[in-house]
Amino acid sequence: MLELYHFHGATCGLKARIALAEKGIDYVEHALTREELRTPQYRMINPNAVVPTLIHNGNTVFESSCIINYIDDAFEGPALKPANPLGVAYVWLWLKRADECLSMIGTLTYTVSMRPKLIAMSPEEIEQHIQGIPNAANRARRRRIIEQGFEGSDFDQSIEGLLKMLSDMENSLMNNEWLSGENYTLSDIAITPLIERIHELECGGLLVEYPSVKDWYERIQARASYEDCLGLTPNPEGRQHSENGKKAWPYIKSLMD
Ligand SMILES: N[C@@H](CCC(=O)N[C@@H](CS)C(=O)NCC(=O)O)C(=O)O
Repeated sequence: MLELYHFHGATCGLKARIALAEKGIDYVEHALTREELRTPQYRMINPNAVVPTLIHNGNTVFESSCIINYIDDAFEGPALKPANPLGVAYVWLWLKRADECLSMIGTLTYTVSMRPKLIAMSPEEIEQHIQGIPNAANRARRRRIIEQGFEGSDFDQSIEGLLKMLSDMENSLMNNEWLSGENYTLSDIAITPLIERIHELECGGLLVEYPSVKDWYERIQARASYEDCLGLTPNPEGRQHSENGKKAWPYIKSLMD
């Protein structure tokens, strides 16, 4: 039996869902709410109180990059890694990159879209929200985002890091259809949710100097896995992301200028 815990709107959960869709694997889906992540029941499953969590025949796999690699190795279906060791090493560079950029996309999401709701809460509720994050570094970052918003250095650094990622993607995609060469791989899966979130937050203008990335994203959107994961079950926070993103874009654009 194969089970996936995720929540709609989670970038890392989306990675796992796309990998499962690309392989054509049936699984039991546990779509949680953000509140359910923090319950003792879910913490018994994943002590970090994050998604995704994959459970296969009773064995638990954490970490989205490990999960998509496991999905590729453990199941039949189209291979999502190259057949040669060097190609696999290059795929892992993109998986690592996607992991590194997660905190940047999280900072962008929370500063632009989640912060307005958070700062409307009482000081006690805000503290409870922060203390509910098990990881100390993430807890400190969430506090800085709430207290400093766009003024904090986390925000500028995240935009800079995401632009660097887009620039490196452009270099790879100028001569290749997909991030790790001529075949669609785990690299494309790992980066897709980040580019999707940039668009959900109405920050597509970040791609203006990266035409190959724009073309790649169109190819991603044309895949059946995109329709399966995002067309059929759109992000429930998509409207909020879009409304807050439109307000934030002029400021973000000014940082780029
Ligand atoms: N390194 C982990 C990060 C997992 C993670 O932070 N997941 C986010 C969603 S993308 C989450 O569950 N956040 C909990 C929250 O927002 O409360 C992975 O790649 O799986």
